[in-house]
Amino acid sequence: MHAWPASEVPALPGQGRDLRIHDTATGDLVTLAPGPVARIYVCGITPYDATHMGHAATYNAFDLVQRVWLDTKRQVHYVQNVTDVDDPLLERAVRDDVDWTALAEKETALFREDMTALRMLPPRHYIGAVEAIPGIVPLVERLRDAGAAYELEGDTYFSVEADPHFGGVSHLDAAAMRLLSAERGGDPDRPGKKNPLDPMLWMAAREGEPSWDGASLGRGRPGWHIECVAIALDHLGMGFDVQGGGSDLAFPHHEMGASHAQALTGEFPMAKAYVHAGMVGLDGEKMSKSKGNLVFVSALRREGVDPAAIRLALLAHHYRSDWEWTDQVLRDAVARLERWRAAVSRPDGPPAEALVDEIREALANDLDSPAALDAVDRWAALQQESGGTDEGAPGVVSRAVDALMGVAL
Ligand code: 5CA
Ligand code: ZN
Repeated sequence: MHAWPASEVPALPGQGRDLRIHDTATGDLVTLAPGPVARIYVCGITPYDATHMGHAATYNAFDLVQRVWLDTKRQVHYVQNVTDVDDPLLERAVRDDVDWTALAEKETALFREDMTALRMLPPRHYIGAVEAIPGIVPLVERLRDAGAAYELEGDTYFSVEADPHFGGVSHLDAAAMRLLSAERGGDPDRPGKKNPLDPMLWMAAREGEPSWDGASLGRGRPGWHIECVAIALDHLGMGFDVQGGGSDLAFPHHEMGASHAQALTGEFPMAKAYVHAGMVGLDGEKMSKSKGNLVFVSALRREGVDPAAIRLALLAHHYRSDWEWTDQVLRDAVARLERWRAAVSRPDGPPAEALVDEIREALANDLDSPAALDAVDRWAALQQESGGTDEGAPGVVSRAVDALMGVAL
């Protein structure tokens, strides 16, 4: 699939900082030391509805990761998927009496527009589940042939016992895993499974549903976790730097994905850090397509809200916290954008070097974007109160805010 166009990332004076980030698997901050090419896989959308603020917040977090790395003069190899065939997409297509491929294409196109408007840097490889199927089938066959997968009434399941590190991403107990598995796409109550948590790798063709040639697995379609593993291993290999997504993906999705990859390769770990963004809510509940309590990026854009203000609204929250979208959040962001634009509209101002350092320091410290915004606020306030004589300082600030946070002033 094609991704979306990249906005330009201005080069900055001085030195970028290595990223320290919270890893769910160890529960600690880890300082990542990627090679000249940092590798990141971020789980993409299931395209059955438009991009909401929760999605945007999660992609904002991983955009910051990419920008911190770029600032250290590394290249970034960023891979993202599109879950363009899965139960929720097929169910929505049936509910709305539309073709599932048309629905997926339409919502993916809208996602690209939203990401472009928000200045999120695109992945180098943007891969749909459907186009990944030829790579998924042999992986499932390999797992089966190695005894890590088994057949149940034509479907193929992964055996969680095949990975000695199973549980090492989320560290949940069996009861919590079982509950979350039922909530998030698993089928722990299906009779005949070796372990209730075992996830589906390949689902045999169902009447009225799309299916593909699965070689020795028979016709069918891929399970959710193996989709991301196949794409990640194909484009990044084992031991990549970051696997990212919202906190609702830690279990089962990232746990199972890690186990699939580890059972396939005998290597550990799949990712050096499993990074999870908090959940954005609305009216006291997690914003979700299934609940329908959504604020869409595209709707705000249509109302004439500047995408830079939406981006500032996201940046005002630490990526790991759960937070609520409110009108006030947006009003504050619009006001901040106005203050910043006024501050950079003069040819000179207070010195900018220390500010650039502060933004770098804040973001390298577990993506502390609220601290980065504070630093810019202080510079803008100084500019407004007493100005400054540093020629070109406003330009430096403007480029730093764009390069490190994707906000175009
Ligand atoms: N296609 C799968 C991943 S392979 C999927 O989870 N798609 S999604 O469309 O449901 O979500 C896309 C991303 O947005 C995921 O990382 C998910 O964790 C994140 N996300 C979904 N809802 C929210 C929310 N309310 N707040 C923050 N992030 C969210
Ligand atoms: Zn995924």
